[in-house]
Amino acid sequence: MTIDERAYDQERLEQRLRWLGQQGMSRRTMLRATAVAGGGAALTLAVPRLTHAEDPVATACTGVVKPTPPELFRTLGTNREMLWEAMAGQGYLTGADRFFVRNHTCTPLIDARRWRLRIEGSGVQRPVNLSYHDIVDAPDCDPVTVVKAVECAGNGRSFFGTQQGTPASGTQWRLGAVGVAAWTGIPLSSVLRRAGLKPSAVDVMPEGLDEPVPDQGHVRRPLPVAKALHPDTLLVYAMNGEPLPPDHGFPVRLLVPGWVGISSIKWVGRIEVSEEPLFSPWNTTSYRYFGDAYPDSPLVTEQAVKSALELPFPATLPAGRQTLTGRSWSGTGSIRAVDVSVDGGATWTPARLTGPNPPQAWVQWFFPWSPTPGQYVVKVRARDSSGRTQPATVPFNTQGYVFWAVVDHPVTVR
Ligand SMILES: Nc1nc2c(c(=O)[nH]1)N[C@H]1C(S)=C(S)[C@@H](COP(=O)(O)O)O[C@H]1N2
Ligand SMILES: [Mo]
Repeated sequence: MTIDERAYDQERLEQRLRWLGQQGMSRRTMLRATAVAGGGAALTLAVPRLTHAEDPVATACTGVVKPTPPELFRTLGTNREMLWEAMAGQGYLTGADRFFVRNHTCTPLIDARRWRLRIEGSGVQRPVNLSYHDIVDAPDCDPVTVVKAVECAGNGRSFFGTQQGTPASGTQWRLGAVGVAAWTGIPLSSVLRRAGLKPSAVDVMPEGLDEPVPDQGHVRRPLPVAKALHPDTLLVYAMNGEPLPPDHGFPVRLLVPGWVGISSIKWVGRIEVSEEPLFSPWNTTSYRYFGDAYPDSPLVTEQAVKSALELPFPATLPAGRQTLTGRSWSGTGSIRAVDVSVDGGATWTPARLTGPNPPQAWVQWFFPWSPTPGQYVVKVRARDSSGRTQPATVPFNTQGYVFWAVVDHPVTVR
């Protein structure tokens, strides 16, 4: 068992080739079926289709449910991007009133009394059907609370175009598709054990109850079993001490810390556990790095180290003494150092870190500045505990995932 999904994904493809071979497929069909680019449909064809419960627990699409006023959010299609200036003066956590929303379709309104979570597939000894009560008052384990970021893989995507001159397709996020909350739930491992997880299980695929995406089906993405068993991988029912809000997955969502947001499936209704490698559009045709820099089209799995200023984009500031504030975060550890440049990158000065700095979340920092009137580009560069420092540029990938280069923040001082 490996927890490095990049390495596991190679194994997953090899397992799949062997399995397709046993099904008597020709080598040409096998290669076509496992070709990563555009292979999603072919790959999912051979997987037995398990259907949703007949009795719907979710009402029709209503879009985003919570208020998302323009002082706090920017609307991007079905999504809401947090405005970074809305985090200035806030505490460590992102309140549910400010937390970004990324919906492939829209927020379902689910009746928790009728909601069930079905765990089934060849990787468990017996399918189980759990109620909300079974999760919230789980008899066999105590609730766990973790402070972790959820960040969209596409966060920062617009900078591929505006900063590097190579626009990428998809939602044009600036840096506001990230938030940090205290998430309470029970380890996914505890419910997998209740279903009698087999040692031969390889993939665990949670599936959302939101409306299916046209031609792609319900939002779902397999996790290697080792990541599913990680003690911080939770079935979450509370956010910052309150029941999970509808937009963030009520009644229950998955939380997969450090990994791209798509892993943290909201409104989970079914988890398929399989002895065969699993595929969905979300680990074949999307959430992979495609492009000249990535001949092997690796999976997008871990989040990188990034930084944001708590200022409008672009910002206008008065001249004179003031303090710039912001936050830096990483999917692979905690933050070691943050440097700021106000002269376009010629010189760098350390920012002062303050407050909590847990792994896979963020740290707040501040930087005293006394500018005279003029045009500035403010740059912030963080280094994390895995030793990675934000680079000046990142290689292009066609779907614009994980833009982690230093962002040029335009500031006019009057
Ligand atoms: N069922 C379901 N789960 C989902 C999604 C979705 O559209 N449907 N979006 C994913 C993506 S792409 C991200 S970035 C996170 C966003 O979580 P949030 O909306 O709570 O901020 O949820 C993930 N889980
Ligand atoms: Mo996302």
